[in-house]
Amino acid sequence: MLEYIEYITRKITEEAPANKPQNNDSQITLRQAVEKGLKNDAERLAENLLIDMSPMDIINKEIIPALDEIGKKYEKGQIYLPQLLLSAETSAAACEIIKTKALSAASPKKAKIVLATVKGDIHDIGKNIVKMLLENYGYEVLDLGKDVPPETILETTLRSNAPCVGLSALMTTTLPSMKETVALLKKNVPSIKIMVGGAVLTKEYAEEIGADFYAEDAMESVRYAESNL
Ligand code: B12
Repeated sequence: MLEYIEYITRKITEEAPANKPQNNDSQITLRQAVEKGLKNDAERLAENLLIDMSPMDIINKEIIPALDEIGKKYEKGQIYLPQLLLSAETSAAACEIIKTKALSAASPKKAKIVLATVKGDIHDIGKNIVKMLLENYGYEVLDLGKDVPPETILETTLRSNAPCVGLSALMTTTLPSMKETVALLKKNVPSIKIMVGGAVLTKEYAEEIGADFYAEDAMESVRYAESNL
């Protein structure tokens, strides 16, 4: 399944009319552009919105609601995986514009933080937003990417001596993977601080698996780091 998704992603990126003129309707919103997978429009609109909106407002009020909406449509069988992928690609492109234009990484002076989406899970949009913000606040993020085995996360934590790990999981089926990763880290590095996030997660589950902090959104990860690292 993972290979199939990677394959479809490649095909969509190559074949999508992303570099052709798209919607000339000036009334389209960024949220609509993400829902429809109009990459060029989304990039242009994100850049325009930056004139009078904060980066986090753009992400929270336009990009995330669009992904929530297409997630619901996907669940109801109203859209299929290729459309979901296209919207995901479009949201990533809009985030990239926000990152380059408004959130340049500060030179890292603060603590190291290891960041990963857990094994079996390839959702990384949320994790990448967390990375963007932490770097913007001066943290050195060691981003291991997505679908990362617990052993790799432990190895990087030990090698880098990072005091904190951030884990993301977006599916009920990958929550056990997060649990396994937390247990392995706590066993081998008792002092480690672990923050966790992702749409399916709850504060209760985070506590149950022994994570130190549950972050509902990316900004909370910064608040946690600022007062605990
Ligand atoms: C985009 C998307 C995809 C994209 C992912 C692209 C990418 N590069 O990430 C693609 C198309 C590849 C995809 C694939 C699949 N998906 Co999908 N996907 C989504 C969708 C629509 C949006 C997720 C998202 O990015 N949200 C926006 C981000 C910003 O939100 P977020 O991750 O929650 O992050 C915020 C916070 O949670 C927090 N946070 C997140 N992580 C972390 C980490 C730390 C350390 C901290 C501090 C904070 C933090 O900060 C973030 C910013 O504020 C969701 C639906 C939804 N509404 O969630 C479904 C959804 C998650 N997918 C789902 C499914 C089932 C799949 C597939 C299995 C589909 C399939 N049949 O193949 C595959 C998964 C394959 C795999 N093994 O992982 C289901 C999961 C159901 C469940 N409850 O388990 C959902 C809920 C859709 C649905 N309703 O059915 N998906």
